[in-house]
Amino acid sequence: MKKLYAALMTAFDENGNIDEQGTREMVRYNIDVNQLDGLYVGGSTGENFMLGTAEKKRVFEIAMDEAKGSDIDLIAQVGSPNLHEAKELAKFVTELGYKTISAVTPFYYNFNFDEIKHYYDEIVKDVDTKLVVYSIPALTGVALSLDNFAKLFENEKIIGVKYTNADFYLLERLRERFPDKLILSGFDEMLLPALALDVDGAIGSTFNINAKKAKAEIAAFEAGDIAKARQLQHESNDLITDLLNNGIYATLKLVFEELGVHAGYTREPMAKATPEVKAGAKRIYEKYFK
Ligand code: HMN
Repeated sequence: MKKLYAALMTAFDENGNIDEQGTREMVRYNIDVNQLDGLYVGGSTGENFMLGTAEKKRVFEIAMDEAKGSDIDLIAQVGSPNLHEAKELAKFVTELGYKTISAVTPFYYNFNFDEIKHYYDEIVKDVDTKLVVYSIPALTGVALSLDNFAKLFENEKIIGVKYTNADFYLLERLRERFPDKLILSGFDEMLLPALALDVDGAIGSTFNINAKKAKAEIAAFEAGDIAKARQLQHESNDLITDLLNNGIYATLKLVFEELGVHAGYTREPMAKATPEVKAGAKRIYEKYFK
């Protein structure tokens, strides 16, 4: 069975401080209502790259604390161009009990591949957790080649990739060359083609509110009912298109609020939702969730 993970959001109050209660509510919703296989904590959707180290730690603690007693799988995204911070976070989450970590490719300085490899080897060096590379070239500008992946995977602690990339040729080559590595697809709107290439599951922002349909799509795919899976992808993509056009993170949070889950605000420099964005989110809620 392919696994479905939501990329956990972080709730903020009006002043941009972490709203712990709201963040806990989103963890709970994913466990109790969405009944997902896992949560990706500290990713893009968690607005992680706008947080300080202590705040990142607090989010990891909240997710672990709220998830204890459930069987939801947690992956902690610890990557940062500040390698010292990434290593510190890797140790921190390992001590908290996370079994798997993930790290975004280091960005901003156009690091060469040797530097990128060094970064990953360093992050896992002093911890016994396994690592999933977080590849998201559209946001980082870092596109890893098949050979780059092969070199990263030489380190046995590096067990796979969260692949947020629309390059399906590379995805097919990865699957064929590394049948035993974990490949988790990252673009929710491309779930079906990723399933067709035999990914092990998916991680995404929209599964926070669209888990039921995404799970039904995976079930249809696994049952060989491709027409049904395609129809469900069409329906999800209508929603995803509307979310993207209205500003995805703010709108996901506003839809959460409509669902009775306190998701709070996005953090600056992300703009606060305008009255138009709020009205758009309400329309989305009424169109898809009422
Ligand atoms: C994360 O790191 O939080 C996510 O897993 C990232 C995930 O791949 C999302 N990508 C971004 O938000 C950039 C997708 O779920 C994405 O939001 C969705 O496919 C709509 O484009």
